[in-house]
Amino acid sequence: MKSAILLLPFLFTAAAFADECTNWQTEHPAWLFCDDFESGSLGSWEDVTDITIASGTGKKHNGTYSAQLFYPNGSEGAGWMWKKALRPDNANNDAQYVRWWQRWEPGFEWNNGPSGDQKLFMLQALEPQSGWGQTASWKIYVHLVGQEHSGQGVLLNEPYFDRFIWSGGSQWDGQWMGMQQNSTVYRYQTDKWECTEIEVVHNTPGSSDGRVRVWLNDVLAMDRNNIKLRDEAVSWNALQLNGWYGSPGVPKNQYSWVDQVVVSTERIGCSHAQSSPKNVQVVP
Ligand SMILES: [Ca+2]
Repeated sequence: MKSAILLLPFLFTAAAFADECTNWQTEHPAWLFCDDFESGSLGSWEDVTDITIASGTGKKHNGTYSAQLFYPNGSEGAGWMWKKALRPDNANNDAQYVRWWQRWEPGFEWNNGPSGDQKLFMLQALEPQSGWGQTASWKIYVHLVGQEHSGQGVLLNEPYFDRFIWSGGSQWDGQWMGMQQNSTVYRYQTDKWECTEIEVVHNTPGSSDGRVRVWLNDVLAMDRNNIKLRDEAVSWNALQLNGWYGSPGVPKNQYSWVDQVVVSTERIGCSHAQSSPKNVQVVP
């Protein structure tokens, strides 16, 4: 009887985590967005280009479905899709987080080109949030840039973070502000579900009081404090899942899958996404 009482909370917790997007608006008041693709569609996203729904062994982290990125041989990427209007535009120094799971198929070849820009996610502050005039006044890139930054010791499969502040011209005009290399070097592995979480603390517009932290599989990999992310009072309000691969192009047909994307105003963590009760311990 004693063991049954102790076991119950673990089972309940694991079950709740497995379906973290079910009733997320009431279950997780701090969350701004949750999609584990269990609707069987990409209907929560905008401007979906070449990304599709997948199911099957190894292709989803929870439930039945995930978002599939197909990198065709010779192409420069696997498409993109947007999630916009995550929050009102004028957040002050509020913290905001995104966490997702991603798996690259066995044998996936990372971009080994000299400019090797393989994008993953982009966190953007769109202004306005719709229409042809929208431009990101600032953004954070999450990508793999092995050869481009190999002189700094960045590895092909090491996630790398950069930030850009728009100068007011075309969408490409602005300044790359840099970030810093991960203090805990971690290389994404193929054939494994990898959990990435990013915290952005909005700086006071024009001031260097912002912060970015990154956790890889719940281990703090980067902590960049006292930085300027923005000059304008536009918050991070949009998310773009991006499969850009870049020159010299994709060397063979290959796939990656993304699942359980959560945006929140509080730390999310990877344990929310356990798909089986791994932590169950029976105490006699
Ligand atoms: Ca799923």
